[in-house]
Amino acid sequence: MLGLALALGGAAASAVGATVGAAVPLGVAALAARTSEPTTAGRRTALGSIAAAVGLALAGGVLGSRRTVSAGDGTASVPADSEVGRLLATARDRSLDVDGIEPLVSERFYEVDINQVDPDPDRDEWTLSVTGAVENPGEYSYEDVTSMPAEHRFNTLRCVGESLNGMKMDNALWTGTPLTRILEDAGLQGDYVMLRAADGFYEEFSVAALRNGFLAWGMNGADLPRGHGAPVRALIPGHWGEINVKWLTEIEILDEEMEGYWEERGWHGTGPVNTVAKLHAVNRLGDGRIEVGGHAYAGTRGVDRVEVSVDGGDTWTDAELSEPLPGDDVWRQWVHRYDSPGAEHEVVVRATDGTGTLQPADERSAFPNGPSGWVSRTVRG
Ligand SMILES: Nc1nc2c(c(=O)[nH]1)N[C@H]1C(S)=C(S)[C@@H](COP(=O)(O)O)O[C@H]1N2
Ligand SMILES: [Mo]
Repeated sequence: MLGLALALGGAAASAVGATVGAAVPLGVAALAARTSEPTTAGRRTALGSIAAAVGLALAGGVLGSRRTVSAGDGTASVPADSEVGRLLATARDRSLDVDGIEPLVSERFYEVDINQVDPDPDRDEWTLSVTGAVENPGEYSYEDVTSMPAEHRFNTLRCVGESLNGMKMDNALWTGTPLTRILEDAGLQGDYVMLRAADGFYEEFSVAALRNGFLAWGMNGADLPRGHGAPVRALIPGHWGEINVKWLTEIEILDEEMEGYWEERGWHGTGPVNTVAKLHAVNRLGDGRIEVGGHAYAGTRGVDRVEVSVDGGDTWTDAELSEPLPGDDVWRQWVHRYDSPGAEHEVVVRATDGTGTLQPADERSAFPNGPSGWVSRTVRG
């Protein structure tokens, strides 16, 4: 599949080139290269910038086969009176009624992978080892992990390599166990951790973040799908997607810092996510009003407010927000309806996180710290 990989790298590089101008670091193309985003017509037309639209159009055509439908697959067989059934019903009830945006539990959850073909570890032979700077190295089978006390957590993921208004941000209800017990058993003697996976991926970050981590083996009431890291993946609340290591095989505690896979390629994607409000729906309501909507996410800081301007940023109005879902790391939806001014106008959207900090306005492309800026979009009256 070398030809495909090169073609995708080229498409991604030209999309990024259109955004940042001249030199495109190799890592930019690489992180964008092996990804799949939903490419339905409705979502594609909702993009906020020409550069992003070009990138998605180029990548989308080739990557169609990598599209996932994990949430839809998983939810059908969940009993309504189970805890998962009740939580999924809560997410459905709290989802705003807006055409063209994902419900609070994504129907198509994005995927980003370093390889063309996902690993497919045999669940019965799979083990998770805890190694390195620990008092007691350990090894856990699938049975060991899944017999620990289970919890269901809503958790949103976002890729550091996506465009500002991109589609690589999604939410699911994950089933798994907190890492606390495994870490207590190990007796940590270092401040950093390297998570390693069956596909050769590895990411390093702080033990402080790992302590809030979760080992997930279920997604939306079904077994964790292969594309999302079966049999077991890590979820690290509030941090960029890349340290949420899939097909996890090893937790290695380190006493000094090392670089992970993407950091060796120039990215800084192990830290907390940037705050973002995205704009994915523009609907004409038939009564002369226009409806705009999307999602906002700020990791564990939470989203307190989304404001919309329909005059290019001169005046701002509070958007309606979806009621929060339980959980510490979950996105919200927003919607705003207004009378069409009858002429072309610029819609701008910005979020305020749970600490009261406004999403920064300065525009930066994804490499190396994740995209920044306010999403704006020209709407015909
Ligand atoms: N083993 C492994 N884990 C991985 C990756 C990978 O390529 N291999 N990609 C990372 C990146 S860059 C992101 S954004 C998230 C995406 O998770 P998802 O594919 O389930 O959406 O997984 C992370 N975990
Ligand atoms: Mo990512």
